[in-house]
Amino acid sequence: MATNRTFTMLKPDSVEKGNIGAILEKITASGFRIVAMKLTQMTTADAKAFYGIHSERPFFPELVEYMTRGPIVAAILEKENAVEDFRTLIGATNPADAAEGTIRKLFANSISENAVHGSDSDENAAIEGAFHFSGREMF
Ligand code: IDP
Ligand code: MG
Repeated sequence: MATNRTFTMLKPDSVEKGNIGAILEKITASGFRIVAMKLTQMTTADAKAFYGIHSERPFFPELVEYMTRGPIVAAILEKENAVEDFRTLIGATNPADAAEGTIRKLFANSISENAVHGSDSDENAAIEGAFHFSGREMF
């Protein structure tokens, strides 16, 4: 699984703003194949576990509140060099710093409500994909 797959979430702000279709269009037009996808909602325990690496950061409570406030679209994506290419497609964490044409530049509100998640390594892509999907939900 490792090198050609990444994991993404279209975060609650993207779902609230009706941007699911537009963001998926950018993703598939950029050459990513959808391996798994669903509309789901993270519990507080889910969000604390998923973002556990950030638990000591000052923004952690805000991040957990944001990520659990409504449904997300979770998906596993496949493409050669998926992790790195998807991070390029989404742009910098802070949309103010994101390159023109990136998903965060186009659709994000702020550094906290930044529209999409993208895994930062092959190892985390596998862990995060398995967090949301069983083997029979991956195609
Ligand atoms: P990434 O999503 O670009 O990988 P991370 O540093 O892993 O960025 O942070 C995870 C998430 O935490 C971000 O996507 C964003 O929603 C939130 N976040 C990161 N830094 C800040 C901050 O300084 N203030 C508020 N929220 C932040
Ligand atoms: Mg990250």
